[in-house]
Amino acid sequence: MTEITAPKSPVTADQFADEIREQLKYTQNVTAEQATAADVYVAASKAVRNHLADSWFKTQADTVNGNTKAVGYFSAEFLMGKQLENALLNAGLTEQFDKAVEALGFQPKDIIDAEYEPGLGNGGLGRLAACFIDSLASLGVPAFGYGIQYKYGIFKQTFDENGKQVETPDYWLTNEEPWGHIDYNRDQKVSFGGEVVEENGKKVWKPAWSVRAVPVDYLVPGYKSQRVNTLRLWTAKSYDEFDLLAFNRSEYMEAVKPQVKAENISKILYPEDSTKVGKELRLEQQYFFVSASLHDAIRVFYPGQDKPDLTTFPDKITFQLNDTHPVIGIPELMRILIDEYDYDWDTAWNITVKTFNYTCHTLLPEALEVWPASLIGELLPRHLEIIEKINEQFEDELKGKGVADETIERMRIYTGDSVRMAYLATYGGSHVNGVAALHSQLLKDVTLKDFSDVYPTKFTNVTNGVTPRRFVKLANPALSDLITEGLGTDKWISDLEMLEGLVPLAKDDEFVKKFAAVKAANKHAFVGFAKDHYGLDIDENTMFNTMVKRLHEYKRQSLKILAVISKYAAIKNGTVSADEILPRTVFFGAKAAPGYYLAKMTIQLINNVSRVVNNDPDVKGKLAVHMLPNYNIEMAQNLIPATELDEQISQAGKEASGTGNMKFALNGALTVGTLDGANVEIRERVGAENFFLFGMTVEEVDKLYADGYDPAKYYEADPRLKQAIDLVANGTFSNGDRNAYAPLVADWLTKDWFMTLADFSAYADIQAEIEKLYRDPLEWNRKALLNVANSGFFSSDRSMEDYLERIWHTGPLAD
Ligand code: 26M
Repeated sequence: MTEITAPKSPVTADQFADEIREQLKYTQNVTAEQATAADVYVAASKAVRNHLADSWFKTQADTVNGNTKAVGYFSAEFLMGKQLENALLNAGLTEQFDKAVEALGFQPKDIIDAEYEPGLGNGGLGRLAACFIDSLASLGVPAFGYGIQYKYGIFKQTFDENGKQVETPDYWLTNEEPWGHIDYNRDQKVSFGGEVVEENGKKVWKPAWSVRAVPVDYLVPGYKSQRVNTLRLWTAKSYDEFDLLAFNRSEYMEAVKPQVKAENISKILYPEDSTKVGKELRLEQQYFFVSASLHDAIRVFYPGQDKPDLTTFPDKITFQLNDTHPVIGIPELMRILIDEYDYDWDTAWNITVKTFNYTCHTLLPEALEVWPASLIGELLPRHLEIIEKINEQFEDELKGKGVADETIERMRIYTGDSVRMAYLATYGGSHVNGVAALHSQLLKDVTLKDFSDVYPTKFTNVTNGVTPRRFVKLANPALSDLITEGLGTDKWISDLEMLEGLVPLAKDDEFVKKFAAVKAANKHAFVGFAKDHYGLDIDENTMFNTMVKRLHEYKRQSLKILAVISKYAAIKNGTVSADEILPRTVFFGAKAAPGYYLAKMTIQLINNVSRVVNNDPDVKGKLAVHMLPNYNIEMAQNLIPATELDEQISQAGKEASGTGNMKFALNGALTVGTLDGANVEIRERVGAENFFLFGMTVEEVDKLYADGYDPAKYYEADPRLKQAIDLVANGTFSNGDRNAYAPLVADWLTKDWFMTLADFSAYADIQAEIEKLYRDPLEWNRKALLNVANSGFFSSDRSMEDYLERIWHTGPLAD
């Protein structure tokens, strides 16, 4: 057995500079003189990775040999953001790095910026997974992130001359990527298709084709924890480099076909994040990473054992299913146990249920994945049999519990022609959780009510959180310094509830002024960022008002843009006097799924409102609107600290949690929002007087819907709304073309599924309150500071502690 050495002792800046030089010389093959920022970025990243190696090995050894159960976080998405700066922070190498690269003749920021952001996620769900693995490592909990290394991440967004979204592929691996280590020797075979036959009374799956799953390992260093966990992302390779027979017939294209088919599996991240895609390739992706990961976990925990005792598997690791995307793992573990390791059904079922837990991230019924049975049957015939049998057992169990026939009918996992993945996850795991208190309650009362009635103890809540390392310390160094000054320690970075210690300082006008100065400096910095990146000229002496998130009808970017249009009209018409106008800059950032027609049209509208408003001399200095292209983690890190007013205006009962809301509150923005998702808890904690609440509640939404909702009534009732919609309809934002937004206008007036019009008046009214407060900078900043002070609960460290206690029943490794 090799000796596991203690982690490397800290280096000096000189030593670190030498390590970078060595990497430049021997792996980049350039001299320090020849090196560009991109070279230094790769060299420094590799040097950091080397520093983490011993801690990584030790964590792995302790994970396997120790008696603490590990966590396997199964997620189709990990939206990590740039790695270098975060790794330096967590490894305690920031200062050495800064000095070392300066010694090499570079600015640290240029080296950090040289990294290309990996976009292996769509939005909230993928970023949450990234925050969670950061927190697990920081808490010292042994954990593996398991997912897919897509060749193409979330598309890059640009806008054409008409303001329409244009998607271009995000080939993020064009240049050397120093963080992922491809491990060809820990590969797994994943098979598909074919048929199930009986041999000696045993079911045997004879697959038609297989792909080679090769892991790419990313290190996940904990903040000051000496623990380094593993993010293992699978990439698909072909076993048949080419088909020689076909090649000999000079049919070259035919020859490479199997390779193309295999490697397609990890080629692209699906950019939809709310509607089910139902595509074969998507199911292939899901099964691909889940099957490889389950086999990998068995390999890790039972090294070299042919006949391991897998009844101990649930004591070794617990798997969290991030939404329904990895739920095929439930029948897959059953198959592995029964077909590959000869366990009987009941033993296999016991192990499986103990091993899995499921997190639901939605309330929209249309977002719950349902797979056609025919598709599963074709791609995974053995799994379909297992699912049928799980469903039979389930129905028997329900009958045994005296559940009514029509309820059983509603609850079926397998309906004969489709498989409901959320139901399979709920039955096939030990716990189900929602992602904010309100959401978890609605899951029990509505979405999964039948299940909660039968299995009440399975259901729990874990409110989401965000990592304070990336979203406060790195994103907002000035605020971080002020917090440390205020608290007299920087321990808050790993114990965020310590921010409460700032509450008394909100009474101290001098401290509040320092806080205001930090915000002003962040605004100034963002003006520079926006100039560099987008060529924009932004007036920093305006209120910075931001709405950034995926574009969805339920999130109601429409509500915001209608209010902006209304304000524009009011200024133009002179309905408000010049000194009544509070100058604002409104920032939007949002990607729309490429096939989401109304969402794309909303982006086009925002861009054209921006064009008209920003070029109108009548509103100059009073109102500006910017649709920033390609919202991503980097933009979030720059824009959130500069924001003063944040928009969380979804229809009540639709946003499961939101995590942007937490990032804004922690960075000292005030929120205007509805009683939805985690807004409810944020408001409770920061105080109702420090939160701009408006709009209908869940109950009011339900009632209005039941009574019959007629959006046109609201259009007629509020002249501000009528005017705003009329301006969209009459071509003001489409060079006179009245048809340009006709589908959007028609939707507002006749359907308006998410009741934007019904909430418009309340939203427009609360603006006066917002502007009144903003005119009193001391009071505004006092409230903003109280948002920071009372948001410590929204650390993902706390979320992880809740998962550990309520769901995983495990904890940190002993030192
Ligand atoms: C599904 C099928 C096929 C292709 C893609 C998908 C898919 C991908 C991502 C579906 C949903 C996806 O993400 C949903 C999401 O991001 N949900 C958000 O999760 C956050 C973290 O819990 C919450 O804060 C947000 O409220 C919730 O909308």
